[in-house]
Amino acid sequence: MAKDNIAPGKDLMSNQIVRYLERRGVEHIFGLCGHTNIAVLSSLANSKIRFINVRHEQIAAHAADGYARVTGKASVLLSHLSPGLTNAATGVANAALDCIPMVVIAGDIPSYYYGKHPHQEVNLHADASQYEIYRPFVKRAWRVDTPELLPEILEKAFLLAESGQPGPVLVNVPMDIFSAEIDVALWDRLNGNTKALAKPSIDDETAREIVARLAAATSPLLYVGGGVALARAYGELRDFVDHMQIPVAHSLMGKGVLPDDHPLVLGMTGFWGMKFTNAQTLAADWILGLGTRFKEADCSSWYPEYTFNIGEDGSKLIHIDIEPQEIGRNYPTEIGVVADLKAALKVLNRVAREMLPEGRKVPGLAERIAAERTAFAETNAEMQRSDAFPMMPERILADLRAAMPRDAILTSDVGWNKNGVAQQFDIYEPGTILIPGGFATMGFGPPAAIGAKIAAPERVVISLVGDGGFGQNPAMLATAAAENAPVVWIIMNNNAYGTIAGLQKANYGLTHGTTFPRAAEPEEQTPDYAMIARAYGCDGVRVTSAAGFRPALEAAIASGRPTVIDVAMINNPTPTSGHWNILDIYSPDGNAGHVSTD
Ligand SMILES: Cc1ncc(C[n+]2csc(CCOP(=O)(O)OP(=O)(O)O)c2C)c(N)n1
Ligand SMILES: [Mg+2]
Repeated sequence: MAKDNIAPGKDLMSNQIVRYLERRGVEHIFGLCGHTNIAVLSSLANSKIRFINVRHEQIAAHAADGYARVTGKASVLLSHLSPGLTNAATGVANAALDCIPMVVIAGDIPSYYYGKHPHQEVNLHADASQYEIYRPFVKRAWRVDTPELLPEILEKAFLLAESGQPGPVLVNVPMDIFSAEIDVALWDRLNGNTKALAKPSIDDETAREIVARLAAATSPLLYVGGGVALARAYGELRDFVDHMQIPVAHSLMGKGVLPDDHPLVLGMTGFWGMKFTNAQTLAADWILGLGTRFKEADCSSWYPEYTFNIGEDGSKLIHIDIEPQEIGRNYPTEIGVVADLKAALKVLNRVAREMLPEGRKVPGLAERIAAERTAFAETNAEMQRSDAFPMMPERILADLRAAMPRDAILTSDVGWNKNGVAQQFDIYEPGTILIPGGFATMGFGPPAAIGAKIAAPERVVISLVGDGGFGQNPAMLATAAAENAPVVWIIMNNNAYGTIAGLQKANYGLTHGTTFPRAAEPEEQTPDYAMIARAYGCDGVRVTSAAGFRPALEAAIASGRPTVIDVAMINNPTPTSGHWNILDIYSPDGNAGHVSTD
């Protein structure tokens, strides 16, 4: 944005912010306008940074989240004050709980009106305090009160978002500061600063101790989480696993860090895990946990009889994580290491080759795992072939896997699509599955897929979502159409918040407030999501038979058009083999009511 009469050596803050972001390599900013941030938008008009305009700030936040998961760098979200910032909050919190780096820049009221209740000020407990709304889920929330400090705050914001355990930060800027004139030199002096910090590794002595313990163990096991994906330590993990021949179980967020067809992958643990996997984690004498929080669902609410029995009478735990607070949180730990997983695994690989040049040999291990995985797959085989319509969810997944390129990116949402995918859907390329794990936000997947597509336009991007989840953010279709982001959204439509309906039915014997009105004829069922898609300028298809699903999907992938495929699905709950302690909703007769494969 140009302005007359700017003093020599100075420029508008908004221009300077945009120049700074360009120098950092930022290519896209997700957001929505308001009077507090149009100064920045106007500066962006002259920039090569593309502004991705959305119809709701939650959409911007989820899209920015998906984008950051694919690029591995902090994404940027530009928000208006109060209602804009609170609309974005769900998406920012979702990113926070999955450790996704993001820099949120928000406009605020003019600083000279703090506390006077100017338009849209949040001031019930402190003047100009909207930034405090973000405190519980950002790594830091800055309110910029002095224009001259903004350059270094922005620099710190990116470093903080991307280092240690990554996560979102908030830079809250009174709108007058966006329009202030500021010394260019204050920005220039940041040029020499490193933009990426070297990460902590493990020392050789500890690495040797870890390899020695694992080598001497009878039934060692690796337990990997989303931290491996955040560190992009895929190749290093694979080398370690292949050399040490140790079977690998994973958490929900660890899905796909090793390809599901790797011979030593056991699958997911916990409530939605496989019985065989839970049996292996229980039987392990030494467990090396890598980048995992040992979260509730992955650990069957930490009941020792289901998934992990770690402690004096059970397994011994070694845990490596970038965040010290994750270590020892839920299980006693024999060896704890704070390190970046890529760096640590490099050292572990070197040390393991020195100590065991031939590697560990475990005859028959891969064959035993293959037999168990095949046996599990066979329990679903009939449903995968079923011609039933509404479709069996297992058939939807099987047809999708067959039609989807190996390196396509898949976003899940919350519901059958998340639990079933984590349990039954093979992921072949690391980093190609994006799941809302920590916050489990219904409505994440569809906009996150747009962010993923913008970050990786050469990849096929599929969003698998329930009808409840899709209904949260349908306005994301406007952005997909405007950006020509040809995502394929597959709505697994059981006309219900089915996961919760199933839980309510099992424990209270009814469904109330968890299902939607059902039309007499399937074609009269509302909402007609395919029609909604077309109304937004995307393509939309309503599948009418099981046989019609795969051709519709293949046509959508080939079309290069953003396409919604609405497919009616039977509400057949995902089988569970672990445990989840939500005992307070269990029926008075004490019937645990989980759908179990036992
Ligand atoms: C924003 C939000 N609200 C509520 C929930 C609780 N919840 C978890 S699963 C679910 C149902 C999801 O329904 P749908 O997307 O149709 O998938 P389905 O369970 O039917 O497969 C709900 C409401 C949530 N996770 N997120
Ligand atoms: Mg549903």
